Amino acid sequence: MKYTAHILALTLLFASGSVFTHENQAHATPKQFDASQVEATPFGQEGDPKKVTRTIRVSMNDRMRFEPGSLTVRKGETVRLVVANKGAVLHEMVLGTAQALKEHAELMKKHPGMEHDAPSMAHVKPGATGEIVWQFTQAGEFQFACLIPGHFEAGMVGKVAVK
Ligand SMILES: [Cu+2]
Repeated sequence: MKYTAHILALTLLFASGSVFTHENQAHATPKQFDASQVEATPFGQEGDPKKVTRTIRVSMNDRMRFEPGSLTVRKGETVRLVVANKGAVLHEMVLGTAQALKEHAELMKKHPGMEHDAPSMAHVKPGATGEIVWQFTQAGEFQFACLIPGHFEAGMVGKVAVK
């Protein structure tokens, strides 16, 4: 019963945009953008690829760091985050508020086998590149993190300032 409660909590965390997958092929084909499926979050929403005004490249490595570790975007801007995994293990970029990412990391630690997916995240295999198209609709300080158990705790967290 407790497990169900955690799953429910995670589902609520990412609203109905979340999809739980049991296959690692989830990212083999990019999802089609569907404006009717876009959900507003406190840190923005899935962006329309046609409205991208800037591509930002970020790399991830086995030293548990994102490079660069901080980004600045303008409020309302739709950006394409191209995330390269330079390491030898799986990494991911998950956008969110500091609070939500911390809670999500705790959940991932309790259920390490649980896969998660949403437009605000990219799971990237070693040597591969993933993408997140995101519109930052709210001004403020947000974060991006790798929530693979142990990575977040090792400091695999970056900042996004939306001005
Ligand atoms: Cu990682």
